[in-house]
Amino acid sequence: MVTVTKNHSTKTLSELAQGKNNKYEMLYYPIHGVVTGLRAMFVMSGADYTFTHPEDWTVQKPTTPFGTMPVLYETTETGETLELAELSVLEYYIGQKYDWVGDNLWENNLVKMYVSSSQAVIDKLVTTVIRAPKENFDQMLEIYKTKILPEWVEYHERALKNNGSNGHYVGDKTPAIMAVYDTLEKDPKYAAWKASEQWKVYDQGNKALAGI
Ligand SMILES: N[C@@H](CCC(=O)N[C@@H](CS)C(=O)NCC(=O)O)C(=O)O
Repeated sequence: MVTVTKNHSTKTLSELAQGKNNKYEMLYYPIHGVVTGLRAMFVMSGADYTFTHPEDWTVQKPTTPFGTMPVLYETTETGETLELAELSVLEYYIGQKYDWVGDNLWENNLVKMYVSSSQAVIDKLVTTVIRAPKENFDQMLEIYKTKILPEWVEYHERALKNNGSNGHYVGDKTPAIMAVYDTLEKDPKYAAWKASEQWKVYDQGNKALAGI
């Protein structure tokens, strides 16, 4: 288990977080789950990262900020370890570090707005479908597929159209689903990862979870 550095001021932690040779460990189940995008960001970034998995989640859970994954552990050259949780925050954090967010205050908050909305649709999947009592699973999945998800798609399509249908939500730099997808598929780092054993394990885990 990772030992997180305590008792540093936030100013010091902020300086440490900017270390160029920091190493990342991202803790999550050995499936794609909700971290498909975040893992892709690490793969594309060229950062020094490892994807780790809980050995015994019941033991590890209370040691994390909110008892949920993903959790990011970032270790500096001098051995301090910083801890950050919540998917959308981690996406934005890595996005900031590798220049995948906006160019100004307003753009950055628009980016957060779209990320937050996408995060909410993922949270609803986890809370209303995956955690549904077995006897309600099919009904909740149906509601998710026919109401919750289509509504998200409709609003996000509108946002993409309003930005000129250029594949981006904000301006012409910040990522959007198809732009990311196309870029990802062509990126050699991503292609190598997608062909790796690790990716296959995550894929099988996903399919097992979905009962495919
Ligand atoms: N609000 C959290 C929710 C994450 C979440 O629901 N994670 C699930 C896996 S997809 C989890 O950690 N489940 C284990 C548990 O709740 O004990 C986030 O945005 O990161």
